[in-house]
Amino acid sequence: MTMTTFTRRLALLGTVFGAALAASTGAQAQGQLTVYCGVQEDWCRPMVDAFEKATGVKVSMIRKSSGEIYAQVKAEASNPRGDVWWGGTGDPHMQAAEENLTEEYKSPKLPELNEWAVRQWEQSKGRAVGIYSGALGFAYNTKLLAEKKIDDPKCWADLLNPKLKDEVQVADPNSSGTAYTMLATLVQIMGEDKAFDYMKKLHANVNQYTKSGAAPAKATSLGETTVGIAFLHDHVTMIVEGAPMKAVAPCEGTGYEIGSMSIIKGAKNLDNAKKWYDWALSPEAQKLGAAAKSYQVPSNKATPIPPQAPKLSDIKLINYDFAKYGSSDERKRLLTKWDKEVKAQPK
Ligand code: S7P
Repeated sequence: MTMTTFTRRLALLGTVFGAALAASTGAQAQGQLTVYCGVQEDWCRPMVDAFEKATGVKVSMIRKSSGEIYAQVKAEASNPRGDVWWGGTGDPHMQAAEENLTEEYKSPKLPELNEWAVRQWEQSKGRAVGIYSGALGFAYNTKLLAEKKIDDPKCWADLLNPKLKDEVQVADPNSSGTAYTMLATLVQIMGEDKAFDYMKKLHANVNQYTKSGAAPAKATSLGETTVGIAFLHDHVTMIVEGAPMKAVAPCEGTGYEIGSMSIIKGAKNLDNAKKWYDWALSPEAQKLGAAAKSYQVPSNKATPIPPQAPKLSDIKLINYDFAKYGSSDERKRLLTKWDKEVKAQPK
């Protein structure tokens, strides 16, 4: 090899190595972000991929149920490991806000949001914002119901039918935001004493208190339970996939969630947390929900509402008191009472 060839090869190697180094430091310069994700894994993943692509930030994501994320954020408060808590029902976000576990942040995207999403931000004193909304309900497996010759349930009261013994599935409200929404909804519809009587009676018909709120919808689709209680949009996901199911908005009325997002207090990657927060409120990011077969109503007014989303205006919705049922004292009190008076009951 002549000296000129050697020099040329060296120069080429230098260019290639230099480019690789620049690319890697470029990616590093964008830094990292840890997201605690409260929706279904099928939606968490494309959110992470799209954000990484849009910003170059490297994201670690952990998917858990709402009550579990709240417990993790609280347990890690002295040394926070997460930066953003994205998704899951609003009540535990409200509780975290009151307990100073999350940061105040005023996104420039706020003026683009529906009034209910901004109200969540105001009620949490700027610490949680609405990212989507959806109503609670139940669904039944049409084949199993017909086989068992049970009349179509239309109301909460119908779920107490003795023919549904061990045929109803719902999550545990300690881990699941969905099930806590049910607890708080029944208290608001019936009054506390009657709601607890109802849940004690329902206990005889419950075959399993699952950890995740959407699990009963999946179990209904698979015929593992006749009735599942979950958000209506989680039932619709199964129906769209062809499950023999019918979703019901209960006749007495029902509650709803304002799925929320918060920045964790002491976030180590605060700038990137804000980047995620602003991006997650954009129509571009919110459209990823419907693409992942998640049919909530998005909070940005410019994000198209998926045609499959249950129409909130057609449902008898209660005036859910998010400030009261998201407050730390009330949430703790109701969950302790549910453990003692409902879950601990023999069957
Ligand atoms: O599947 C979407 C969704 O229903 O999941 C969230 C909910 O918190 C489910 O998790 P857990 O009940 O297990 O906490 C909802 O916010 C969302 O609409």
